[in-house]
Amino acid sequence: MFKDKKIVFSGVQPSGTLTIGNYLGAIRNFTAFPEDHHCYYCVVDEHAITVRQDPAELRRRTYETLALYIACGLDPEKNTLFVQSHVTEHAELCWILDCYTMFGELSRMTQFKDKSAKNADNINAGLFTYPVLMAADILLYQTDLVPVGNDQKQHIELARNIAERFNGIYPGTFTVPEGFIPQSGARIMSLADPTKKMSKSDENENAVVRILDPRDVIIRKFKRAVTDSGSEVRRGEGKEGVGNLMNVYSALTGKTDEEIEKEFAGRGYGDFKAAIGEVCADVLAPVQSEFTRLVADKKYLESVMKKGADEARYNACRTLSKVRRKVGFIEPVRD
Ligand code: AQP
Repeated sequence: MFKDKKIVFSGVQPSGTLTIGNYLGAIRNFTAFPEDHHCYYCVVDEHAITVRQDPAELRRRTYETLALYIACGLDPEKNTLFVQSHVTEHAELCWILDCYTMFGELSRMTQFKDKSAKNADNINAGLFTYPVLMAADILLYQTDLVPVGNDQKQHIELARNIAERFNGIYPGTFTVPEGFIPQSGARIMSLADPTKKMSKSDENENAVVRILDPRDVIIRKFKRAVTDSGSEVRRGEGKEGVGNLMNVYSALTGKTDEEIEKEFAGRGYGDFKAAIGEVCADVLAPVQSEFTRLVADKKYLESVMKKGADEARYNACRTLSKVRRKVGFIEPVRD
């Protein structure tokens, strides 16, 4: 397929109110691509139902996630912003790719193991084939770059393997994508347990800072973050909590470890935590006020969804029809 621009694709699940992990690891970097890239950013509602969702909540969060994309700086005139389930080609390509993905590969996915442990009463087939749907999302647009946090590295590798396998059988079908992982903020850990990733679906509210948390809540959550019995702001064994806070502070301010250590030398954890809370609240304040304005305008959000889905569908159909031909399906006869 002829491409005059590099293609970027990524998505976020509307499976909870987004966290600073989602922001620093992914969304903030969605705005990093120059104009010679065409960017597709999707609200991946089909991925979200691999874990049981309340339907009304899922709908509300889908609008909210789209509003957050725009509030974080993604201009719908310059980016294709859309909802995954509005472009049914994702699910259709997923089925075809399922037939080119090995059971053994999917069994090795750490997110499947983690989510199965968390949802022991609902280990459904969708949870297992989640990475194939993600590969379909990416490959449908002949994507070159996928901006994601560190936790998605394994899924990107699988998408590459599927693309290479498929191209090996049917040459020239897919662009083989590359992950685009930020230098800082790629893996923000839980504030309650720094050995665990911060996740929007965490039931412990003190473990996560959400993009929409009010200023006083952000400050309080950082104050309560688990650290260790020491007081020195530096990395080290047994200091995973402080290391995580240094990652957050560095991602928010651009400061190096050395600069952070110097800034807080002799001041203790209390000062450090207070400073992170203030900086984080300052960074998120403009996003929050823009979000409040956007989310009240459902008509506008629906117009963005429609425009985005129309653009996405046009390109998704081109790839899908190529794939259908390659595997030997007869093109449907249309009137
Ligand atoms: N803690 C994190 N640090 C850095 N990046 C993160 N991402 C998620 N958590 C962190 C990145 O955010 C993007 C969207 O993630 P997702 O919604 O597709 O699913 P996820 O990775 O499973 O995120 P969550 O927050 O943990 O969701 P739930 O709780 O529903 O499972 C991805 O690029 C991801 O890397």
